[in-house]
Amino acid sequence: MSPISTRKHGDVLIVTSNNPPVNALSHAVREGLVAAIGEADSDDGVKAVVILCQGQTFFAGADITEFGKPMLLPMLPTVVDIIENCTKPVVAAIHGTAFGGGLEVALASHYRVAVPSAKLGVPEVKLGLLPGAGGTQRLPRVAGVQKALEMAATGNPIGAKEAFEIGLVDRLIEGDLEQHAVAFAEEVKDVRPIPKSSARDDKLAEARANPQIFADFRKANARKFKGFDAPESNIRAIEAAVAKPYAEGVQDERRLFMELMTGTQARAQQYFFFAERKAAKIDGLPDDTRPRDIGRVGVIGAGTMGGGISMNFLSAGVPVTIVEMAQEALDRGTGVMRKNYEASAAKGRMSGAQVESAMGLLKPTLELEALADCDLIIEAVFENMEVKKEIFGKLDSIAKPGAILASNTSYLNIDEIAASTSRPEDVLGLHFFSPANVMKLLEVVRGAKTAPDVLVTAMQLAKKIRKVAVVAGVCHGFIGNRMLMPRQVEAMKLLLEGATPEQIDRVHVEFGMPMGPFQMSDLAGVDIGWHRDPTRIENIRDALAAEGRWGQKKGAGFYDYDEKRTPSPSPRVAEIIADFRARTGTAQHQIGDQEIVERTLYTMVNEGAKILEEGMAQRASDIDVVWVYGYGWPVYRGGPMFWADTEGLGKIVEGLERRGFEVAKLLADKAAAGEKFTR
Ligand code: T1G
Repeated sequence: MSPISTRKHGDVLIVTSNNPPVNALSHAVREGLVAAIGEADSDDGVKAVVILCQGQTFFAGADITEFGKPMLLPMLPTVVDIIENCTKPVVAAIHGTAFGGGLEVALASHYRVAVPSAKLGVPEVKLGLLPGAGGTQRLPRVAGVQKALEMAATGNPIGAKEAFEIGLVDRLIEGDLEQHAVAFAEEVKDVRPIPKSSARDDKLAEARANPQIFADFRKANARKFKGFDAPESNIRAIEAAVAKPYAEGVQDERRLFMELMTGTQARAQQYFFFAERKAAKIDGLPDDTRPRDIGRVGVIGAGTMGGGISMNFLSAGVPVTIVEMAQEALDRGTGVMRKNYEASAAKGRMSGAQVESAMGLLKPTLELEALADCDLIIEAVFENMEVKKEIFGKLDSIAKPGAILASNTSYLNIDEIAASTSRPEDVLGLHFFSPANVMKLLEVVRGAKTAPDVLVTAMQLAKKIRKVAVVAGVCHGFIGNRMLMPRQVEAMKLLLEGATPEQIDRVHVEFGMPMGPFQMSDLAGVDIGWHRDPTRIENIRDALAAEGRWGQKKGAGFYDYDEKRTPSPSPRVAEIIADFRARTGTAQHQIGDQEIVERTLYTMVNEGAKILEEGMAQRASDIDVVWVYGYGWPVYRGGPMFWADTEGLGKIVEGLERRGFEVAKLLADKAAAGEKFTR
């Protein structure tokens, strides 16, 4: 059965796609579209065509599962040209997300109508690609060059209303989409010549009059595009649209597309597309496990984490009761939340009314008992096991039956916390990352006794508050922080043996990380986890903390910082490091960048393998999702485990052994068998 069906409504041929879940432009869909246009062309009774899709969305793009396999004809560029050259006007009727190849089909159609809730975009750059079916040539001709640059190089969609305002959509449809699209087709069926996007030139004139537009765009986005190959290729393809006739520009597009498609970044980013979706699935749980209803959330602690966590739920329309020990701390915490919301409003990310509606859902209190009507309670107090066990013990008598009890601990033992209640099956970890209202990652820590419906509830709730959730087992530091530890340990040793904070951080930044281990320490706070005794100096970190060099917040840490928080190498830190080298009698040697990679990144991969061996992560791709969304690992390298496969497991094992590290059995076995972690 072809996913494409046709039927006539008067003299309009309605071409319908039914290829769930997102009407991806698979081979069968492409074949069906070509046949449908052929039918329209050959039937004199047909005066116009409407293309629409059943299900949640209009075509959401090429079928990504076909990438990397031999492509079957007809290819999408051929299909869109056949649509544009149809002898009858073609109207694309858009709902949901007209993305990538889907928008290219709509752009090749002669008219576009859409429901107001629709989104239109070319997110190919997020897959390490560019719109390869004429999109880089037709979009600037219809939407204008500046908008095309923004949409293609960032991959961010626009709403149908904006698309209508800029002429990308010809009519907004309220009510039945098919009915109104057919009516629209009736209106334009006799309009000649039939308008072809590829033939338009009017909107290219603006760029010809202002060629600076490209240099300005590159400059404005240099930081955001750093390390990625695809954004620049998108810009170049659109430059070709302005500089060359369509037929030549589309050849540049094809060449640039193939360069990207055969590159490592595109493979990594396409791998990551599916890794992110796989992370939401919990192996071994019955599909019919029903989530619990979460009508109200309780948060204990109104500090940085408690406040950020609460904002996620308030922004999603879920009422929150927030508890603090003292009025002053409560006022400070809720004050920071309002300030953060107002800052977002000032940047136009939300309206004043939305700020008030979110804050209106917040109930501050000093009474733990006020949490008795909450369906989920998240504890976000400082990291001390005794304090957490005391709180969970109290919650056990306060919380209603069926309430979920969660801890935001970033490394403490969830099973031990759960054991301080009579309902360990209702306990799990919800490890948010700071700032909790911004960072997308959520480690859902599954305790030994955590009930299946509690897990499913957490995963579903994560989607509701726009987090990417990954299931982690109970171990020290769960997935992310556990892999961070060997990196930090080796980074400190490398300092003693002759490297500098600047060198180690440079290697990580050149690798694509947003910052290196020492810049990260300075951002998080050198004093985190410090014993607070300035007389006890056992390592470089103690020495910095004792001198008040707590990082950016103090203007000094491993680096010195100016008022703009720009880091510069610190002569004082160099002295402290030299002192420790002498005190510890550590042998010095010339340290190259490769040694830093091997000791700080190979060791992370090794720890990742141990996490998999112990079942502390469901799959290697989950580890990659944690590192990309929680620690800024460059998505164009796929994540530590995908990168390990690219680097070569044999090479990593050899490097670890040569450096004297004990290699995880899973890593050694896979290397020996020529296997990979992620494919
Ligand atoms: N191909 C194949 N499978 C896809 C798919 C696609 N394009 N998009 C989604 N899926 C699967 C997904 O893996 C999941 O499967 C299910 O559909 C639901 O997705 C030539 C080269 C459309 C906004 O980049 O952004 O066109 O996990 O969980 O949250 O120029 O999916 O259930 O087994 O994400 O409602 C460009 C990608 C392709 C859009 C829906 N298009 N998709 O979000 O559901 S490249 C894209 C999305 C291209 C041409 C080029 C989102 C969505 P499973 P979901 P959702």
